[in-house]
Amino acid sequence: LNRSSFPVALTIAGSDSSGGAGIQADLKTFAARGVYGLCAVTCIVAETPGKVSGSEATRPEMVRKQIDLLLKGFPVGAIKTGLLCNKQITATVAGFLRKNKPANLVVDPVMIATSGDPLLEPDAITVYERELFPLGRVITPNLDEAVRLLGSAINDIADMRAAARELARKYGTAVLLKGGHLPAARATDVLNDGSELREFSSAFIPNVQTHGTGCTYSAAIAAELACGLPLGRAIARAKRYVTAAIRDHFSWTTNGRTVHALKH
Ligand code: PXL
Repeated sequence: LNRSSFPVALTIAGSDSSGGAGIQADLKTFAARGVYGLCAVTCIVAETPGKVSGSEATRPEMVRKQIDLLLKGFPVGAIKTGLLCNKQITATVAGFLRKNKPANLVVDPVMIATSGDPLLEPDAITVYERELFPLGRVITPNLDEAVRLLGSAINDIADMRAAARELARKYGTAVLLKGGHLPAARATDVLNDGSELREFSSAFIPNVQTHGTGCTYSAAIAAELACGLPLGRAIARAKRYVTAAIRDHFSWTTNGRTVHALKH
């Protein structure tokens, strides 16, 4: 066993106090995939399943310091970005990564929580589009995020294929458009990397009210890239992992409502 070549991944994301999404989901996913996890915290979100009650951003310079220190001190094989909170932090992260180009950057353009609460300040979106997306090995929007980026509706798998192609063309990067929110028996995601088109499908697991599945998925992709897998295989493995994690959820009752969370 070569202990000096253990894979390392970095997440640049927010803290979810409820442990289901954000930094917490990313670090537990890295660990579950056999990857050592690092984190740069962009904000603190006070939330419980189904409700965000507030968030507070880290100062951009402090975000930059965390990333700088980590990239100098560790053999980072992949980076994922999650919630970047506002325009200043998004610009700082993009500016830093432009100068220190990571080979494997997964950009999960987190905008709105599953609960419907806004997480990203809207004026950050143009910074994402112009500065961060072009640096990504892959970007992983869900349907709501893709609709926000394209301005047109996505109602079925044919729309998804067209949207993935359009996003890949627009940003010059590979796009994994996640279809889990389409009303269908299978959850199908479409990858368009400019040339290749691939689809990843799994049985839709109904009646699981949870959040953090997108975070877990993109963190698992980053973990597999850190292990040296090519993009298509990394996504296939990450998809199997997140599907199993959703199937294996736990649940409890709070304020008369049943909520769910991913154990891993
Ligand atoms: O699931 C999106 C998400 C990402 N990052 C943080 C969050 C949430 C959602 O609830 O709190 C920090």
